[in-house]
Amino acid sequence: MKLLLFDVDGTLTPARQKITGEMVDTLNRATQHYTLGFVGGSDLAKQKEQLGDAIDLFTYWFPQNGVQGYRGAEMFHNSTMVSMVGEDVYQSLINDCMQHMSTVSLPFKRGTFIEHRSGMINVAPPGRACSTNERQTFEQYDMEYNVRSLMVSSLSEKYPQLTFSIGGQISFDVFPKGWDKRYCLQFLKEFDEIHFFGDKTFKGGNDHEIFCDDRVNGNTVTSPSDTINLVQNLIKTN
Ligand code: M1P
Repeated sequence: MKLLLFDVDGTLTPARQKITGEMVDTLNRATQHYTLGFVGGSDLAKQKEQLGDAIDLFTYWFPQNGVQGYRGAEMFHNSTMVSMVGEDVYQSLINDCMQHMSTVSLPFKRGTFIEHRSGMINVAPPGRACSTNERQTFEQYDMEYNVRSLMVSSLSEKYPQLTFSIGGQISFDVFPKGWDKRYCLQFLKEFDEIHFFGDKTFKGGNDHEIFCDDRVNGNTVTSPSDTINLVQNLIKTN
């Protein structure tokens, strides 16, 4: 049994945008040879928005790195960060994030700076309410001023039991050590071949750990169109 397992943002779709018809056609063809799955940092609501009806091409859905697991629309696994780390640590982390963000000046700030998800928190210094243009502006600004990486370095010293992972354009995710994308592999033991595709496979990126794992054949992609090319090449070998 063979599985194609995809990261979502930057791999199946541009960050927080909708899947293209060309990607849907390619995935459709891939289902003749492979089972499909996705594993992303986002929550399921965002992934559904991005994948639309094409979500039904995937047998395995892993929002929040697989801390939530679905076979089709049916949930079979759900762990929570609060129960893992305890309310005290969780609250202290939120306080530290708010304190740090309150000292930083940016070209703009919008709303929703911390998003609570069951398996992680997502911290967005400019706020998750940014428009698509504002996201791109912040991403460029962050490349120059390292807003996120400076925050991540100072917080990770204080919370060695947590992983801080920069996976998207405006935010970073925080979750218990070990709850990176490898988490979902425990549910995929039936497959003898797993091909993983991700754009953030570099050290510090949120695809790095699963990309390096012996249980998968890791593929780095530069964009969704690169993913299409790699999948088409794989289909040809069948
Ligand atoms: O899937 C990658 C990341 O996508 C979003 O990041 P951002 O909003 O910063 O572009 C978030 O959902 C994040 O949790 C996720 O890891």
